[in-house]
Formats: sequence, C-alpha cells, structure tokens
Amino acid sequence: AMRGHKGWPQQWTSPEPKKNYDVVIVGAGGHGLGTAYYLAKEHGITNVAVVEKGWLGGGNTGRNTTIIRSNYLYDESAALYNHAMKMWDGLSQDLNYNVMYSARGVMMLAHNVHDVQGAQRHIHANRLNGVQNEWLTPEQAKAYCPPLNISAAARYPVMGAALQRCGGTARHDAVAWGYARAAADRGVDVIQNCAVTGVRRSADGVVEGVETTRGFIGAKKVGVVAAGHSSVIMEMAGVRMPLESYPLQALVSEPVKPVFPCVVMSNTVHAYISQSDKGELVIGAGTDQYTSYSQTGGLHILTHTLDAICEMFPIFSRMKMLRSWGGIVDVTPDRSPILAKTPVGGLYVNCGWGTGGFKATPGSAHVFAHTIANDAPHAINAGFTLERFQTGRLIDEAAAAAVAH
Ligand code: FAD
Ligand code: PYC
Repeated sequence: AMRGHKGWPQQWTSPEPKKNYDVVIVGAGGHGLGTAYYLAKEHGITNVAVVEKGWLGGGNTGRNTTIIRSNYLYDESAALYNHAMKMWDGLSQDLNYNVMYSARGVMMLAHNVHDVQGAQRHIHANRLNGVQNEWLTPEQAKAYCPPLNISAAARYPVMGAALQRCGGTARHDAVAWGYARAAADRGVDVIQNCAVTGVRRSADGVVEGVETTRGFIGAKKVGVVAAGHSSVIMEMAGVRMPLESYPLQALVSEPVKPVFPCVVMSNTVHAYISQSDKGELVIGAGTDQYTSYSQTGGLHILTHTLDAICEMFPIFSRMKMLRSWGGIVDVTPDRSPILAKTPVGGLYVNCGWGTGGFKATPGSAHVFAHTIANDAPHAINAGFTLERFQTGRLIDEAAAAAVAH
C-alpha cells in the first residue's frame, strides 16, 4: 500500500524565509527544534524560524547513541537532567509522535577502586537529590545483563556497577521529527539548507538578525543551538566561547534477535553498548583525542572500543559491524552545558553538551525557550552561565560524562 500511495501529507512545510521573525533559532537539532516548539506552546511566540544548514536532525541529534540518564553529580545537574528525565515520560503523548522512549536501565561499570568510589559518591549524591541510582555487585550486574563477563581473570574485571533503572534510550530521529512537526503545526518555519554565515548587530551591539546563504533574516532575538559549530557561530557575533570541538564516533552491528536487555557503559575501557529496536548492537567510543570538524574520526579509536566490548561481552566477538560514523561534540572545560544569555543583547546560546546532550533534549529546550521568552534564565538553568568560566563557579561533571574525553 505504501508503494503506490501518493497522497501522504508532508509532516512539516518547507517555507521560504520571511524577512523578519521575533525569534530565529540557529540549528535544527533536537534542542533547537524543541526550543521553537516550547516558544510557541508555552510562551505564545509563534513568529519563529529554525534555520538549518543541512537537513533537520542531521547533526548530533541524528548521530547519537540515544542513551538517556540523569545520574550526574551536582545539584544544578540533578535539577536539569531530572527535569528532562521527567519530560521523556510524556513526550510521545505531548508531541503526538512516538519517540520510543524505553526505560530499560543504564548500568555503569566499575573496574577499579577509583571507579567504585566514584560510582558510590554519585549514588549518594543522586539519592540526596531524589535521583534514582543504586549499587550492584558483579553478580547482580550479571543478573541484570546476562551477556556481561564478570570473570576475575578479565584485563579490567568488573568490581560492581551503578544502575539507573529509569535510564534507557529513545529514537533520536523521532525526537527531531516529532519536535519539527509539532513546532510547524504551531506556526514555526523550519528552514533547511540555509546556513548562517553572519550575525548582524546594531551600532549599540544588539542583535538584528542573521546573514544566511538564503539572504538576511531579521530577528529581534537569536538563539544559537549549533552543538559542535556553536563557537563558529558565536564568533560571528564577536563572542569567544570556552569550547573545544572533537569528533565522537559510534558504530552498529548487523541486526540480531533481542540479546541485550539494557544499556551498559564503561568509561574506564572507553566503550558502551545497547541494542536498538531494529536489533543492531549500538556501540560507542570515547572522543578522538584531537580537535577537529571531521565527522569521520580515527579508525584506531573504534578498534580499541571493539577490543573492550569483546572482552566485556565475549559472545559478541564474532559479530559483524555494519557502519560507523562520527559527530562533532562541543566540550566545555567543566563538561557541563551553557544555557544562557550572552554579552550581546538579544543573543542567547545553548551549547556545550559535549558527548551527552541527547538525554537532556526536552528539558534543555524547555528552559532555553523560557530564557529567550523572558530574557532571563529559568531557575533550572540559572547556574549554566557563560560567566562561570570567568568566576570559577564551575559545575564539574567530568566523571559523570561517562564517555572518555
Ligand atoms: P545538533 O543535533 O548537532 O544540532 C545542531 C544543528 O546546527 C545541526 O543540525 C547543524 O547542522 C546546525 N548548524 C551548525 N552550523 C550551522 C550554521 N552555520 N547554520 C545553520 N545551522 C547550523 N548524548 C546523550 O545524551 N546520549 C548519548 O548516547 C549520546 N551519544 C552520542 C554519540 C555520538 C556519536 C555523538 C556524536 C553524540 C552523542 N551524544 C549523546 C551527544 C548528543 O548527540 C548531543 O549533545 C545532542 O544531540 C546535541 O543536540 P543539538 O540539538 O544541540 O545539536
Ligand atoms: O552521555 O550517556 C551519555 C552518553 C552515552 C554515549 C554517549 N554519551
């Protein structure tokens, strides 16, 4: 029936850019599209464009390994990531789009005394903030994830694990498509193949709009949500960002029947794994060790990760890998995001999610829309400022980032 069907409506329109908008969002990833959706839905601001240099969801949103969890260390992070975690639960209903959120549990392995102490510190801090997290012995970890090798003879034996049962995965493309359709339904223009090439400011330094490959688009407010390219856009507005951009790679195997029930991550051996609903093993590595805008990355990073996967899960040692890819992640010195106003009037930035922003998509978009609409942060993102890199009031989540970098 699908082959011959010609009358399917488009999920969103592809309008020509208007001359002026109240708000222009740069970047049609999940965070940017979500911001536009909440601007329309919660703040009644519908004269909004999301401009995207490629296709929507073609950045890190469509390249990530879809892991969702909220087991970070600091109070600010607990509030931000748990805000998102609560929103995942009802997101499919809210968008009327199945984002396939699956709370199958995220287990983070400890392989040495330092890991054990770090994981237990996180568990205690999480519980004080009402965030789920619990300690498992190696035997309990194996009971939760039967393919796990807990042999004491392993190069890095499993000494225990932290388990967040409400963690899991969601379908990344569906998140972008769901937000795009829901935002477009409320009047937002989603404009693809439209790269921002400049940020125009008035003589007194206030934002006036963006120069693009499809001409100048005027805007009273501009929100930059461009992940690995955030510092490039912000430089166009004269703002130097505390960001480094690195390739982060992932790969999938050929599809197999359901064999892997949860998500397992190991920062120490630089590997993590889950199984998609299509049956592919979804495997990821630590970042490449040099800054770059190349979305390919070094092969040795992937072979190192596959060595680790085969040691932790020997049953996968004969699996064939299907394809690999990379995305460019924007890393801050404290591994926490920046969700804030900027020194330029009318210019706002949501970036610095590094290796871990997919999980935060609904919460981040929600509080960023609030920040743009009110020209002031929401209580939840009040600490995630740009100024913290001058004042030193950092939110150091290097350990909770859980992906080596
Ligand atoms: P993006 O989806 O990258 O959107 C930014 C958009 O801006 C892009 O579409 C880009 O094309 C556009 N853009 C850039 N420059 C311009 C310009 N000049 N003009 C117009 N548009 C522009 N996070 C997790 O929480 N869990 C995970 O399991 C996870 N796994 C990951 C695995 C990999 C391999 C990678 C690369 C990342 C992973 N992440 C993960 C991180 C996560 O993907 C990102 O933090 C998140 O997707 C960022 O979303 P975004 O909407 O801000 O960015
Ligand atoms: O932040 O949980 C995470 C993550 C998993 C894989 C990449 N990032």
